[in-house]
Amino acid sequence: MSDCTGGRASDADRRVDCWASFTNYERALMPRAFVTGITGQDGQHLAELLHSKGYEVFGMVKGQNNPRMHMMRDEFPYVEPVPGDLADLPSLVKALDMVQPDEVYNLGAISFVALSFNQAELTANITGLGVLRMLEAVRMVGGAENNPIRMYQASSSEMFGKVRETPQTEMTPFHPRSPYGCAKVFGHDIVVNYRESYGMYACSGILFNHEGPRRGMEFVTRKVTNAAARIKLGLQNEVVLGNLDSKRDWGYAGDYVKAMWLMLQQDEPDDYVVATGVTHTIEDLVRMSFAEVGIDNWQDYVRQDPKYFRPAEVDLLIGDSTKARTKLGWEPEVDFAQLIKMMVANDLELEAARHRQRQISG
Ligand code: NAP
Ligand code: G4F
Repeated sequence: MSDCTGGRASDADRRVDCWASFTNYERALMPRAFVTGITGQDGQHLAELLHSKGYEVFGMVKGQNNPRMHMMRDEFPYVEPVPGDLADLPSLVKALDMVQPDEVYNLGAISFVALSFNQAELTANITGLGVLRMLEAVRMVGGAENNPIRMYQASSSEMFGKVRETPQTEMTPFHPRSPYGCAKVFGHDIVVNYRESYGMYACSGILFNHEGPRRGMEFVTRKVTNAAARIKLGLQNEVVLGNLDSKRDWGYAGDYVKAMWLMLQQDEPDDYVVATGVTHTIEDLVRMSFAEVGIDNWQDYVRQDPKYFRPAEVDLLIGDSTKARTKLGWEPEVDFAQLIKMMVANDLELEAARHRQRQISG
């Protein structure tokens, strides 16, 4: 089979040529993956991983003129876009019927916890009911019995919320603290229910926070690494944040998508916690990000505003991923310090390039 796995984003044209060189026979032998949330952080990492493993990758894209489509075409020319929306069951059935996937990765969601407090019904519909719709679509297309389609659901450590035990495992009871967390609990439970009721191969990964250069600017890690870079470059004076005391178990998204894939390669479907087992405060994140650009007096650049505090907070997350490590053989490779280094370096380069471009175009 042709080798299309070596390209980088800057080699987009070469990869398009390479991809087109697959024969129909070669494509027929490739496993097929259908990914919702392909335009998001995890979708991009997963697309890369699946492509490197020889999958044909189909990515569901919502909307009539999705602004992220340009980025997808440029950076992931091997991903076949398929229209659809998690709010619309017929669109999911149509998409799966067309793709006939071996594996479905349901990553699509309203994923920003703060937004979920303001748009709770939308969050329940997409992040919660969207999972039920996807399970139904898999059943309708793959068949009520001996369904060959394997499905991964993106569950979240946010479900643990006001944690009942530390560290959190697959057995820790849920106590969600946001509409997002409540929607994820429904999604998680309905996956278990369809697995037990209909014998479907459906798994949930209870993933703790994972980040990287592709993280959206609305999340605290990227907001902070980007602000540190911009302050260093003289493009910004301060960063305004909320609660600096909460603790998160942060890992690297590139490591976490490997666990998603591994879950769908097992003999039996199951649910797994995916975490580093190390926790840090938001203040640690700020201090280390500013230190990375050579600023030690970070307090002079950080202001707190009540508008960034949440009606109910998740104070402490730290996961025990022993099951994933022993059964899947999964290990995180990037630690917190390396993660911050990677994100700050990316933001320094990105912001400097944007600044140069603005100067050139006057
Ligand atoms: P993300 O960057 O916010 O991406 C979310 C994706 O969902 C985007 O591609 C978005 O599409 C899509 N989406 C939103 N509404 C949709 C709809 N109505 N129909 C179909 N797709 C829709 O999130 P992420 O960080 O990659 O996370 C991926 C999944 O893992 C999410 O389900 C998230 O809740 C879950 N999770 C994430 C973490 C984490 O730390 N990153 C931890 C645990 C669980 P558009 O681009 O078109 O808006
Ligand atoms: O970066 P965050 O918005 O992530 P959060 O709420 O932990 O959710 C992320 O991880 C979940 C897994 O546990 C995912 F399921 C979910 O989809 C998402 O990817 O906030 C992290 C912490 C919170 O305690 C928040 O209160 O940072 C605190 N924070 C303080 N100032 C802030 C800010 N968060 C944001 N987004 N912006 C701030 O200015």
